[in-house]
Amino acid sequence: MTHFPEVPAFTGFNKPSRVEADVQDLDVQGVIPPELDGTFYRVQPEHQFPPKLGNDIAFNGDGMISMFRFKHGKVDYRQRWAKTDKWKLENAAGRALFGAYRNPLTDDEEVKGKIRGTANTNAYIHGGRLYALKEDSPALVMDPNSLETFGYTDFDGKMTGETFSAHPKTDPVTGNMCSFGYASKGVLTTDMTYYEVSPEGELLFEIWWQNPYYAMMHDFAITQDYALFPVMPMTSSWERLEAVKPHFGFDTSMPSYLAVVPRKPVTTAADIRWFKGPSCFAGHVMNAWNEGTKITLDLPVASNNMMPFFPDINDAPFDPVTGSTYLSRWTVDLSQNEEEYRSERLSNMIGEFPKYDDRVTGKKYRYGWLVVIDPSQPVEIKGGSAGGWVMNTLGFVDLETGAEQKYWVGPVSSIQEPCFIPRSPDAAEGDGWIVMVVNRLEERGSELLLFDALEIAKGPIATISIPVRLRFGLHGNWADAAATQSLEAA
Ligand code: V55
Ligand code: FE
Repeated sequence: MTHFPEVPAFTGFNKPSRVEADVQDLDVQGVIPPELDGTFYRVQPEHQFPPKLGNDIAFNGDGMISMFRFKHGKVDYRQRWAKTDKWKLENAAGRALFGAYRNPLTDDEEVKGKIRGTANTNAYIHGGRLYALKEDSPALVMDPNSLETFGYTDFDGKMTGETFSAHPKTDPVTGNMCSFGYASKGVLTTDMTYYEVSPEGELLFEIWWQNPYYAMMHDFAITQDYALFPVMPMTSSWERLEAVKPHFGFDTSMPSYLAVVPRKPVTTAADIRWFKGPSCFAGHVMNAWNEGTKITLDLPVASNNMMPFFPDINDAPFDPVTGSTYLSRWTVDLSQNEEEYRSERLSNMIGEFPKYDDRVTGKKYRYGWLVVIDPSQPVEIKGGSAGGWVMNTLGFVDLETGAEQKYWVGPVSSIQEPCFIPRSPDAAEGDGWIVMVVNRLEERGSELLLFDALEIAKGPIATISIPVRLRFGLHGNWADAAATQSLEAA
């Protein structure tokens, strides 16, 4: 018998729904611009089976991929499991075989050595392929139309690292998918890798180096010439795993770093520049660019840990004030003998899940969107929070004028990461729409909201009812129709 535990992570809004679905022509209030032709992909963690150890964190759920296909002013919805090796083994057994997040010591004997990935963090389109991604494992390849799972790829044997980040970036100039791995030689190792994959799916080169300490390396940025890696003291050890503590713990005694890696096949560890800063939390990045030797990186930063489920390494209580993230700008100049990066705050909104118009990846850019926590708004937790944070507001920043906009979704709702959709391939930066999932916690339902990207304060131009409750989700991406047809054509 399956019964999910009666704990906040698995009850109320967070109860797993485990629904695979095909629904044509969803109910729409408002108008979907008829020229919108493409697909919004997103992923949520969702446990296939009750957790082996009785409770678990959302980050350890199995990947469930949703796609919303926009065409002729209509939206079709499809949802499928990302069928990882773990999913298949557990599905055959009819129960959980893998234990705690990133802790192989808690797994059943029979699955020792198997790939533990859950593919629950990003649904990314490149070269006509859909990659379902989790940072502890290789990339899982899926069909972008049917959502059938093909399996893990090592890029024809050319990827020698064990892991592939959930946050690749596509260089708009070369078309290459730039990505990286950490713990590249296995759990807790400090080995790092950088990869570039051509639009044809060929892994062009790999760079290997060592991090100063084992850290959660969740995201990175590219510029025209460099790959940039924030390193923050979200760390771990075999002692933690043996004690079955949460995999990660935050160590405020350790500095943060910025690593600057030249994006060239000939780069070796000796070519990497390291810049130091005070201990801080740096999870996701917005965008970055370089003008010659001058590098600019925009990212939300908190002065202390922002993840309550990965606690302070010395058990200091979680502090939501110092754990609040603000969009910040880190700068360095490679021509100077600097040892530290400079940091300045760009916005006073508490914001994470930064997004921008990804046609300007690696270039000087103007607009950004964020999931904002607005503490000035009333909150009524009915039906349970989705994820734990009260993510109640969509935020917008114009980095040229400093203008900001906000759209609050109400006291009993929480939002997921927004995604920008360009009006056309050659439209100006920011000219297009924002699509975003909102969870209606009390109704136990979800909607997809569509906004004019530069006028989010006006509220949605269309509200699309999703007939299935979507849980706390991570990342999503838009793909123009042309981008998902290449595989069919090939
Ligand atoms: C993050 C999310 C993850 C993970 C590590 O948002 C870091 C950060 C959904 O899984 O495994
Ligand atoms: Fe992420």
